[in-house]
Amino acid sequence: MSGTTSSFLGSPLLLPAPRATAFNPTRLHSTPQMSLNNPNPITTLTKLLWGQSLPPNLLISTARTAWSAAWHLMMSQLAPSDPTGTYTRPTSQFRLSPLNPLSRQNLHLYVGLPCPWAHRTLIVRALKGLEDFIAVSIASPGEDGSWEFKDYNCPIPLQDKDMMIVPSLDKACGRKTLKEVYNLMRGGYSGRSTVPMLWDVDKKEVVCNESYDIIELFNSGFNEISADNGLDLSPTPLKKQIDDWNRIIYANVNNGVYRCGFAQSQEAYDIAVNELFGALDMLDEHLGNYRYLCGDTLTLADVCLFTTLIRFDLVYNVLFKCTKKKLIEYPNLHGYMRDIYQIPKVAATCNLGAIMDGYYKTLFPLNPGSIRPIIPTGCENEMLSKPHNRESLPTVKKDAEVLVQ
Ligand SMILES: N[C@@H](CCC(=O)N[C@@H](CS)C(=O)NCC(=O)O)C(=O)O
Repeated sequence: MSGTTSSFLGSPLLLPAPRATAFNPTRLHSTPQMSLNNPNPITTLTKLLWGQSLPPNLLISTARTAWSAAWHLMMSQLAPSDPTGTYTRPTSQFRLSPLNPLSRQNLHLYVGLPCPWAHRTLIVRALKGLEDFIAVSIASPGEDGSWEFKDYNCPIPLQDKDMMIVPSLDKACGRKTLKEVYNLMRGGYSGRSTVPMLWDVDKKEVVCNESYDIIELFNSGFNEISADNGLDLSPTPLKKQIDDWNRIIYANVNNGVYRCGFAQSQEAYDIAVNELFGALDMLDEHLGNYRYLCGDTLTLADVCLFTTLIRFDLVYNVLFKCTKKKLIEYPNLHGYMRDIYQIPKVAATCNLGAIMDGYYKTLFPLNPGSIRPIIPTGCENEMLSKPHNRESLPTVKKDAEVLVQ
């Protein structure tokens, strides 16, 4: 067989001589041929500098040093870490305080569909029937990961056709980016422009950008106008249990997946991934006995756990290296997630395509090629809609102690 030798970054590559190929339906994959008349500019430069091939050791060590320096620089912007390489999440700048209660203001909620923290606020807003009272603008992640507003009048991609929730323009301030909205505040703003963010439309002020404060407010702060004011996702007898669960779940699961994905040293990753799967093992066991975390009552703790679980196999398992197990391998956790997903108002807040795009296409340092993987088995709508049979789990008295390990 005749052939010729070329080089891509110095490694010799045997190219077959061009020949006519008959269509063969059994051949599923064929390698495209390189054009010999139009060589890659990097190949030309490499040949000029090092002749026919660059010594592989030199190539690899040069690329490794350059990429590693660039990676650490990008990661330090994306995900601040301590000296051990452990991700340290910046604290939210605008908190609600019982000393500063809200009256009936003209409030607007800013969210992004990929964000698990913002997702919490969409779920509680929907479950409490606050849609007519608190309008929402849905930002999309831009090229650099910051939030922007795009007109979603473009044709809806096939996989999003049956989705009810899609990105929008800024309906409160008409700005192009979320940073511009934050900047409308008197005195401007130089911190991180995060979602979720609750905005006072009249005063042009950020009311709060901490998701847990916002869901507590939505749960109990607007009962006089809420369409479902009978629903209490944080009943007084369960408050302590909810707090105990939140402490464990926030550190090891909600923020735990980020501590895996944003770890900047092997040690930091090892600790995070062990703590994450230790917590998931414990939760799976607990949820084999109880329908929800606190027994038979859906609470804010379940909402917080759900928004991480629904992203687990779609994103965190692959992109954040949470690879010890897939969520689908945890029968109780997976059933529990489906149980919550099948609440119609919850399903309507989930856009699985937007979640995948948001992570795979914008977290550049973690996925420089921006390739979005195929949706994993078990994450499709049909699977999420499969019966969960959790209604039959033993119920507990509302005020019974549920052990939080
Ligand atoms: N503690 C905050 C975290 C919010 C947060 O980190 N949001 C991310 C999206 S998942 C964000 O908007 N990041 C943009 C940035 O940091 O510039 C909360 O729970 O509300």
